Amino acid sequence: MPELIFSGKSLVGEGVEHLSRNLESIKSIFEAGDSITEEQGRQVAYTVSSYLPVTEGTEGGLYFGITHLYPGLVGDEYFMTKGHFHKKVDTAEFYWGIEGEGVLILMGRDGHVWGEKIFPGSLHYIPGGVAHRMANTGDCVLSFGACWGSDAGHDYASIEKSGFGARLKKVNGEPQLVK
Ligand code: M6P
Ligand code: ZN
Repeated sequence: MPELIFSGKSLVGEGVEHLSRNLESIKSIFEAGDSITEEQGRQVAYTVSSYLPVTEGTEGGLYFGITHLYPGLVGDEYFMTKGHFHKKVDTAEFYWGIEGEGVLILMGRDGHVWGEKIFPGSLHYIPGGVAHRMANTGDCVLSFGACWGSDAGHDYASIEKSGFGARLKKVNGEPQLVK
């Protein structure tokens, strides 16, 4: 059996994969993405450490991940994850807050968008058919856990094409979903 350590804030051990996304690689998700300079583009927006014990697509398996999303703004929009539907659209996922604060932005298949505040200890059930993206609204790193099915997959294409139906912006110092 592989030895895995989930300290609560980090995940390490044999088989754990680490992915890092800088601003340049996700700039198209931001309304003001074109304003990102070369230097800003090198800045890491988030990292994901995940344990994927079975091949992607395996029915009945589970994946586990922890994401560290850094604080910041692109224009008036908070740093956020790319966001996705699941390829197997009816599969659900759990997110939970570990450290920092933010908003989990959710969008149903009908384009309706809503948000749930995430904070240390908050638990979020993301039903099948609901696109999900996390935004960091605080001044510190936002860390959250995730557990999803190994048959779920990531469908980024529809988000890349049409985005979410609303953007989370800093309006008068407060986060607000703006259509
Ligand atoms: C969570 C999970 C992962 C996802 C990651 C980053 O850890 O939902 O499946 O990859 O967040 O989100 P995204 O892939 O949308 O950038
Ligand atoms: Zn997901």
